[in-house]
Amino acid sequence: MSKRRVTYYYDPDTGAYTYGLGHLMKPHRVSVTHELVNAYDMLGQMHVLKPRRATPESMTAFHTDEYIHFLNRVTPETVEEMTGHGSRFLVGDDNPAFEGVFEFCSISAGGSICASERIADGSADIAINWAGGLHHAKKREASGFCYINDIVLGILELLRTYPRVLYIDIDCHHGDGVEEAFYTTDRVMTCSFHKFGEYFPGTGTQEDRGRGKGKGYSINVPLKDGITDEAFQSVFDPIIAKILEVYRPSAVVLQCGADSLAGDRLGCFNITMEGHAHCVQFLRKYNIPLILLGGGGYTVKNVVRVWAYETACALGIEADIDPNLPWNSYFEWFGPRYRLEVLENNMEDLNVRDGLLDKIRITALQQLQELAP
Ligand code: ZLS
Ligand code: CA
Ligand code: ZN
Repeated sequence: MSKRRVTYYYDPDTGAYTYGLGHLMKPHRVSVTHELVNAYDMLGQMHVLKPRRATPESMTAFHTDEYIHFLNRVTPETVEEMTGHGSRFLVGDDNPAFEGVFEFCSISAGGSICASERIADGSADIAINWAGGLHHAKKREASGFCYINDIVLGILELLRTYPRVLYIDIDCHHGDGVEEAFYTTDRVMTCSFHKFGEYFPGTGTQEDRGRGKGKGYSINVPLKDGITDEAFQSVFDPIIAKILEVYRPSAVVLQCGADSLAGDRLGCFNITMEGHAHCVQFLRKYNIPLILLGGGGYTVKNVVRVWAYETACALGIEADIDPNLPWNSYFEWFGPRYRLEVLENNMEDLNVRDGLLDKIRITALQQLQELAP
């Protein structure tokens, strides 16, 4: 497999931020991923850059001035008084006003914006930002552990150069913030695979297809609990192949949310590390400029495994990776097997009942066929 020029964005401060004790979202997983990527000697095989932090002004390319102003000033101490006066930017306990929340967001968003610039100026074939992928953030509101939508900001940057951008989202949750941002344009096609039915955020049916000029350019693949690698591939491969055929994107952004892995604390799928990474391998083959972003993922040791492995896939060296984990400062986390693997469990796949998955695939392919000339 031929080589690709890979740029990897990482800020060593990322792991220092915490959403608070007992919160499921752990920025530290990005630092542990970096540690494993280093232990596998991958850093010397790609451009490793620290992203510029996104400025408040750059964030207003998508978010409202009022929301950015609020986020830039809020602290755990002032959140209550600031949240009065009719402004409700942080709702519920999914999105706490933690210490350094704005800096954390500027690192996450800075990485995705820089990744887009790097792709658009032609100096990389693949750019990676594991601190990005925060797909729920809305124009004027935080949602689902996401405050700033780094993905929307990154795609807006790509649109300065490219006519059409494809966004693919394999996080277990619906990529609602990105879908909403581009719902009425045909310059971005969004495609989310997600658990649907009594599950956050509750959107993303196959009837939600975009509006106006964007009609047909939002694709949703709603799934049930327990989907396995084989079943997932049976929808992912043909749907993505069809999108690439009819839409011919000039760049692809892949949100690699790792809560779709088997055994995730919040997710409910049964996908292995290889099944997840298959999505990266599949897209890499097409040789279209590609951006890989993080996202969800709540069983930290598995998130770290899959993102490290997907970094190897971007480099095209996954066949040479030792399945026994190299020594690293978190080695004891990876017991009892100490292997680069996320295994399937014995949960039932509710997707294959009554030919449900076949219907979903057929519907999506029909919807895409309507876009063909
Ligand atoms: O896609 O379901 C909800 C909203 C609630 C129920 C949970 N409570 C806490 C708030 C109100 C209706 N929220 C989801 C958000 C899932 C976000 C996924 C993000 C992503 O992976 C991309 C990064 C949700 N599911 C589970 C929780 N929230 C949740 C469970 C337990 C806790 C602890 C920490 C925090 C507050 C108590 C929390 C959230
Ligand atoms: Ca998704
Ligand atoms: Zn998620």
